[in-house]
Amino acid sequence: MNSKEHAKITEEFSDLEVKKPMTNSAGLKAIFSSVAQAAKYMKPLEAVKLSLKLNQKGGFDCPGCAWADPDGKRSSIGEYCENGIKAIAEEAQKDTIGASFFEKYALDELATWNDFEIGKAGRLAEPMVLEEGATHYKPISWVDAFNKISKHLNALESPDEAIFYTSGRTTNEAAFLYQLFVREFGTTNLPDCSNMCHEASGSALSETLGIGKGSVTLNDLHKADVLMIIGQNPATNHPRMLSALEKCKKNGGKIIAINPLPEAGLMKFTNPQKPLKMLTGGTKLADVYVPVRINGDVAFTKALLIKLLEKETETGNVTDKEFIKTYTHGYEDFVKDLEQYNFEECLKASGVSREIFDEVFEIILNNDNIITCWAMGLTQHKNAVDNIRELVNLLLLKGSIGKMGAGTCPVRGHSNVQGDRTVGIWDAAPQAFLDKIEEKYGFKPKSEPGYAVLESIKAMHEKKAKVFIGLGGNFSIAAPDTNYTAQAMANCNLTVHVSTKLNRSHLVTGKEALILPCLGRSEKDYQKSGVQTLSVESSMGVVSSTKGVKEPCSDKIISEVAVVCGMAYETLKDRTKIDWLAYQDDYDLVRDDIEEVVTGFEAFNKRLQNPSGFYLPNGARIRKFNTKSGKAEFSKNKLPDWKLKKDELIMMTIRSHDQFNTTIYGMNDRYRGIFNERRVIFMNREDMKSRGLEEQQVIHLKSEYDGEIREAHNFKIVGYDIPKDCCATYFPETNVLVPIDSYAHTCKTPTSKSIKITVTPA
Ligand SMILES: Nc1nc2c(c(=O)[nH]1)N[C@H]1C(S)=C(S)[C@@H](COP(=O)(O)OP(=O)(O)OC[C@H]3O[C@@H](n4cnc5c(=O)[nH]c(N)nc54)[C@H](O)[C@@H]3O)O[C@H]1N2
Ligand SMILES: Nc1nc2c(c(=O)[nH]1)N[C@H]1C(S)=C(S)[C@@H](COP(=O)(O)OP(=O)(O)OC[C@H]3O[C@@H](n4cnc5c(=O)[nH]c(N)nc54)[C@H](O)[C@@H]3O)O[C@H]1N2
Ligand SMILES: [Mo]
Repeated sequence: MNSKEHAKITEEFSDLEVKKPMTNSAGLKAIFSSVAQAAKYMKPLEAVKLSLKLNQKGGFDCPGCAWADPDGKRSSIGEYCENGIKAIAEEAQKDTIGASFFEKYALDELATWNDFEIGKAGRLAEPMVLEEGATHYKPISWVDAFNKISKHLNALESPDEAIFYTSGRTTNEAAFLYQLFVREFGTTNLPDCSNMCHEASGSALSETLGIGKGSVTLNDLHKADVLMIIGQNPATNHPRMLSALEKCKKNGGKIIAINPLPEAGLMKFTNPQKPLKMLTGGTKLADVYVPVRINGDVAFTKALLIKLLEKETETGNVTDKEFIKTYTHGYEDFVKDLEQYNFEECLKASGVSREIFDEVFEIILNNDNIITCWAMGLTQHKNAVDNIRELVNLLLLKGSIGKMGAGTCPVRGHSNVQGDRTVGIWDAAPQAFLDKIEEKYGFKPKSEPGYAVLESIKAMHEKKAKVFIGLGGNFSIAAPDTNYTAQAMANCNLTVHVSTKLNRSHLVTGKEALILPCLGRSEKDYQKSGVQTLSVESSMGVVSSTKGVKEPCSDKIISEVAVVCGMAYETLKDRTKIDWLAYQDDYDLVRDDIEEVVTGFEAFNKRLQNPSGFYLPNGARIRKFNTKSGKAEFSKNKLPDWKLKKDELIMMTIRSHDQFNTTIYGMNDRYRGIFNERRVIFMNREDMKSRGLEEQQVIHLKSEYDGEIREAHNFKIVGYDIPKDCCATYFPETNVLVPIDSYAHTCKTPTSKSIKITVTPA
């Protein structure tokens, strides 16, 4: 087998069992599920100890999602959730793998394991190398590993032939040093997981509101009149958000859930941390559930905008005229543009009934403090940026930004993906930031934008880039178009992964490959100046400290900061103007530098000692819009113009309840009623009927894009409440079908939520 074949995820079935989807999330089952998960891999006492420290002041930040921690009192049994426990159980696994494991298993054999089995192999415990032509990884010393990287990087004709990827679990300190190394080395090829995730949010929000982050705090969510939750599945992916939704409801707020799937967590929530609530059956969450068709969101929002302006003409008291006049730009153009659209056509394109539309409209009409929350259901489409800009139009019309209980809430994914961008992981960083680097370090960083994820894959495919280094992540299968990406990786001279756990990307290698194992979030980071503290930024722009509590799983693993400093020191040698080894000894020094280079980090070390952390400045939060016009910008957005051919379906690739991105915790998706299987396709029952397909029938999927055909085999059909012509499968099994050339305009996010496919019986 070659590297490309290693990327192939097994097409064998396990043992599907389908039950009725649930309509209530969390509750006792969530506790059982997390304890069971933890008990499999950790000693019970350790599991309890770790969960008590999770997201507590002075404890460690959950390596799961980026949801913010409460500023004030935190729950006494740990500010945790079911999937947080799974994330730490995964990291705190008892088994470790090193020389003997890799001696036993050839890459060809590991590639036949499914991703659940690969992940379960254990924590990576020592650095490993795959030499050219070898069938097995073998141990390598840290010094030799850094030398190999240095040799490859320094042999390149141009620094732009190297790619430096980051996944969003990396802390601020490691991320800052990594980008500094990359810039001093001479390139801006800094792709990161954001490019596949919330890039559209950053892009749309920067353009319209002058800051690429959300504007709300946790407190705003509690105080909002209306929360619109769009294209997001909080019970699975941000379970701690449900407590905020519960508080909002308690304060009289209304929730509108816009999603092609009636996700359990949007409907009802039983707080596992409130025993009394568990007896009474929980809190009803969504007041209105809107079963929008996939990518019908611009159409739905436009329909709302049209009716709001109609009502404004009638009554004159719908929009916030004072706000529009003082704080916004482009209103007249926006209104003129909207006049071209017909309400009925928009509503039809959204797939939503008039009855449901009217319910939503009444709520929006009668309330002024609105928050829009969203995630991948909006960002992974061709018109992802429009999706978000259109929602901003709605907020601006209502003056619903920069005041208590109102604003934007892109719910970020990885636990520090937002922080990584703040400290400089950016292929197109602003010039002001680059100038600061020059001023501080005395070298001129390259200012032309580098490769983001898609351009990186293409560059490797075309052999324009020859070295790939990944700081965390599972690039080969998180990226779109698995076969194309695997070929890109195989074309490299050297691929390097800094990782905690074995994953498929370690099998999809260049001619030579390195696995560099590092400490996880929950582990103590011992350096010369003592045990180190690190920092992360939440989805709401709060920077807080995180400090490991567990002994490292092996004495041969080092911290991410140490890996970066080691690579930089060996690669740059006499060329560098930076004392890399000093940083490694004392992370306070890294923070002193972040303070000098990045805006908003004044007195960083001191303020990090505040147990609740500190808020970064946020213009939109105080109605200071850092846009070209100095005002919040209305925008003009078209309806998406794609059409399905006869027999085509539009497919979204989503997460099950038992996975963290490409890390598969288990084979169930409890809330959706799926057990022991991931190779399923959720289909509308009428679509099944019209194609003569039956429950659990095995089918193959085909996507045709620009004349190119991509296929994925063996999926079992599950009839589901999903709008007609729409279907859903799990990521990453169907990444093979996501065309490399199908991406969002402006921000180039792969369109993982709108892939046109056809299905054929096996
Ligand atoms: N436990 C756990 N937590 C996680 C993750 C994980 O894998 N596991 N991943 C983390 C990461 S990196 C991220 S980015 C987030 C992801 O968090 P989510 O965005 O919630 O994750 P997805 O499963 O991609 O779900 C997308 C949701 O959008 C809906 N959707 C799809 N297409 C459309 C559309 O066109 N319109 C609308 N309105 N809805 C649509 C889907 O039905 C689904 O409910 O979660 C983070 N947290
Ligand atoms: N089809 C489809 N594709 C998608 C998506 C989708 O919805 N559909 N979602 C996209 C999104 S939103 C994202 S964010 C990307 C995710 O893309 P990535 O971030 O690249 O992938 P992950 O699966 O999160 O990476 C998991 C690996 O990270 C390593 N790891 C875990 N913790 C640590 C740590 O503390 N340090 C280090 N160094 N390594 C660690 C482990 O080895 C683990 O195997 O995937 C994208 N791809
Ligand atoms: Mo993400």
